[in-house]
This record gives sequence, structure tokens and C-alpha cells, in this order.
Amino acid sequence: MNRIGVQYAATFFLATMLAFPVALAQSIRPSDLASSQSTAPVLTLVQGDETRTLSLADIETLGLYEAELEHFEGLTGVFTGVRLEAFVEQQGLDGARRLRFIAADDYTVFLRPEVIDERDMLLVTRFGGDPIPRTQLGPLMLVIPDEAEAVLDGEVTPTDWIWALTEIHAQ
Ligand SMILES: Nc1nc2c(c(=O)[nH]1)N[C@H]1C(S)=C(S)[C@@H](COP(=O)(O)O)O[C@H]1N2
Ligand SMILES: [Mo]
Repeated sequence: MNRIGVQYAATFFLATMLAFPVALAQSIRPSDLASSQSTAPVLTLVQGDETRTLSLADIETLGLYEAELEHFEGLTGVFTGVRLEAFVEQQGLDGARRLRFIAADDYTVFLRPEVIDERDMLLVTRFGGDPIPRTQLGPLMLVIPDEAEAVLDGEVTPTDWIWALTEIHAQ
């Protein structure tokens, strides 16, 4: 191989090494979005006798993260929110035996805090940078970016991908 050939091969090798993880990983990365200023209530937390409501501004006091993915309900793009693990800890819910997530359509899932720590779950507050209307699976939803591809391939059932999330109960 001549010098140009060697340079070409080296460049090609480097480009491949760099491109592959980017193409394969759908993982959560930090977001540059500014936190929401919206104080309208979007989420109700129930813990023992105590009930409190949180706004997007409250939830987004935690660091924002994002992931680009294709959601099986037909939304494809950048989903932004906070790490569910960080949210659960911030709200003092990590000591609960289990957390019950309830959607506007009464769909419900139960997750143990340990399971939330193991999977990189995102509590989504935005799609394409904007708050998500009720008509578009909002105001909140859970997504698991690491499992997105397996879900689309039909290898994993997305039962924990609750959308139109409105309540969390500590039990
Ligand atoms: N709010 C809400 N989220 C939900 C559901 C639902 O009925 N309501 N169904 C769950 C289940 S069981 C699955 S498999 C996936 C996909 O649901 P779908 O096949 O009804 O679209 O979304 C999950 N999230
Ligand atoms: Mo399902």
C-alpha cells in the first residue's frame, strides 16, 4: 500500500470505530435544554397520607437527559426528561417496597425501586424539545432507551413503557 492508501485505511478504520458505538447505542446522554418554567400540575405523588403535585418545573430541577429513539406508538425523535432513578431518590420514594405508576387511561404498572436502578429508565417530559400534550402520550411517560431496539424488533414487550403518566403511589 502506498502512503495515501495507508492514510485512507487508517482514516476508514478510525471512522468505523467512532461511528459504530454512535449507531448502535441509544443510551441516555445529557441534554442542553433549559429547565421548564411551567408550574401547572402534571404529576400527583401519593406517599402514605401525603399527596403532593409536581409541575414540569419541579421535575426538571433534576439534570435533563435525552435519547433519540423510535417509540412504538409512532413518535420518532428526541425524548428528554430526567432519570427516573434520580427522581425517585429526590422525592424520597426509594425506600418504598414498590411504586405504582398510573396513567390517565388507568393503565398501571408496578416497579420496585431496585429494578428502576438496574434499568436506565427516563421519565420523559419533552418530545422534540417541547412539552407533550395529552393527545400525544403526555404529559409524562416512561421510556427505556437501552431496550428500544429490542421492543421494535418484538423481542421485548414494552409493558413498563407507560405513557400519559399522571400519578405515582409509594406502596
Ligand atoms: N397509558 C398507557 N400506557 C401503556 C399501555 C396502555 O394501555 N396505556 N399499554 C402498555 C402495554 S401493555 C404495552 S405492550 C405497550 C404497548 O401498548 P399497545 O400495544 O396497546 O400500543 O404500552 C404500554 N403502555
Ligand atoms: Mo402489552
